[in-house]
Amino acid sequence: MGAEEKAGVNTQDIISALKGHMKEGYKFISNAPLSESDHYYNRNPSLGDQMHCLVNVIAADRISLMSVEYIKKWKTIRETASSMVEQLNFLLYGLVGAGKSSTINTIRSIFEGRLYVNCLAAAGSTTSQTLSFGSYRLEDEEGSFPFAFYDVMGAEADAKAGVNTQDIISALKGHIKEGYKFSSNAPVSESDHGYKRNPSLGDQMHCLVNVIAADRISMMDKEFLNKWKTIRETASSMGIPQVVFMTTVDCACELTKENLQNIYKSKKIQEKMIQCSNLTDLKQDKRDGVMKEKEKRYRAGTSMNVNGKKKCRAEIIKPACLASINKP
Ligand SMILES: Nc1nc2c(ncn2[C@@H]2O[C@H](COP(=O)(O)OP(=O)(O)OP(=O)(O)O)[C@@H](O)[C@H]2O)c(=O)[nH]1
Ligand SMILES: [Mg+2]
Repeated sequence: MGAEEKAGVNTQDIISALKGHMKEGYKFISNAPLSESDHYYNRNPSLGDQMHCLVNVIAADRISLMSVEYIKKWKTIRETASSMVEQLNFLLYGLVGAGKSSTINTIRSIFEGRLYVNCLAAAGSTTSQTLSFGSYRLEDEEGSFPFAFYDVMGAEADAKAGVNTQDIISALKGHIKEGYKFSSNAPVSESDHGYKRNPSLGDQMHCLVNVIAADRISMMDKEFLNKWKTIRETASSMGIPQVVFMTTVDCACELTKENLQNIYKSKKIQEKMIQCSNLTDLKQDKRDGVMKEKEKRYRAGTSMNVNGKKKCRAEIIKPACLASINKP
């Protein structure tokens, strides 16, 4: 329903819709906003039910005719939308030593223009170097980007080793506080100091970044694949888009090792991407080949669609897209 100075759509209804509380089919009433007892009220909206972008539609020939009352209503709505999600959260998941921390270092190096080499595991290490839940924000001299990358302990095939699958699910839902120390055989519990009881949309993860080492795809154990499937399915059910980030492309192909810019010419890497796609049910995005030279130099990033639907893009490493998601 359109907004009006004194009537029109109720501002509270727009706020409820932004938060995902409004079910489809609800009939607007100007002077009675949606209440919790209403049949159309969604008590526990998921990330997928909530709005991810507020599109403000303005008629060019009526801009100067907008009343003070209308501008006030509109400001309330814009301020609510801004406060709901201040940044997009990316959670990295993958086997021990897959290159999760390196991926974050690479992205930071690209955006901040200086080299990061924090928290890296020794090559071939069998236990995780990253032990606690940490976030990394990006900023350059002009300010911070509205993104945060969350690093976690690496996964292992053994049921009692590596990051606990339940902890990743809690992290996706925003229940884990920064600094939480992972314990393989005891996932975070509600009584834990590192547990956040009522996470907001801003605390939740908005993208699951699956990090895979290109030279280890065929060596993944069934046990790990099962854990990974559980996590991907949870992310999908929450409406969280996913990308796959392939690392160690230099170790998987001689041509790429010689020169990373050969990555899109490499049949071996193409095969690895198909292997990944088959393993994960994530469809390969045909637009991958248009990544910028700068990105290619660092790492092979690939965007995937979930269950055949166009749900995600490799926006994490596309500066052009960053500009359009910048905070108002
Ligand atoms: N050659 C090569 N080495 C890489 C690449 N990415 C990561 N590495 C190396 O692989 C090792 C493990 O990388 P990390 O980024 O620490 O892996 P991780 O997934 O964070 O590991 P954990 O925190 O232990 O689970 C480090 O020695 C990195 O330098 C890559 O693209 N090419
Ligand atoms: Mg790490």
